[in-house]
Amino acid sequence: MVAKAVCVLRGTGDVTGTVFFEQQDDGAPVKVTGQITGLTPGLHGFHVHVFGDNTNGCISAGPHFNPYNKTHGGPDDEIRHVGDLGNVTAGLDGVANISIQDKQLSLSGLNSIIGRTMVVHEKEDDLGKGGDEESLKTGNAGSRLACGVIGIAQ
Ligand SMILES: [Cu+2]
Ligand SMILES: [Zn+2]
Repeated sequence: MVAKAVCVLRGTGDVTGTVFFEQQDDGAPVKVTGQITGLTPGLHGFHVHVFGDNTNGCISAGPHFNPYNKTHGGPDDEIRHVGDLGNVTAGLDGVANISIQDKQLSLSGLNSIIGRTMVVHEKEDDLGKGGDEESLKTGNAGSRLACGVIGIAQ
């Protein structure tokens, strides 16, 4: 059965976005699509964070979603957080169009991202290759520009 989810990103600044998730079957890759606007041109870290809590803004979402207690990585790495989707790339117009297929995300089971928070960051995610301790936790992606809780879509 096809599962669908959606997330509206908002922050304290001008960054907004909508992200759609679709999974054809349990265990199938999750297709992530959508658009984020108001970014500075270039790369911006893009992750699922563990808590669906935005009570104190995006910071309440906690760290990256990491059910297997691994270190931070890039989306194509074997060793990564489940929530590590790498970067989105904004053009000169500040718009990032998202088109990602991910094998570790799921919309059901242990790796389910439903009820967790999608975050877009100020800076580029170094994918765990920055050579410092923070790189293996957050990818040095900086502050959280916008976020939203991932919910079940119709
Ligand atoms: Cu993040
Ligand atoms: Zn991570």
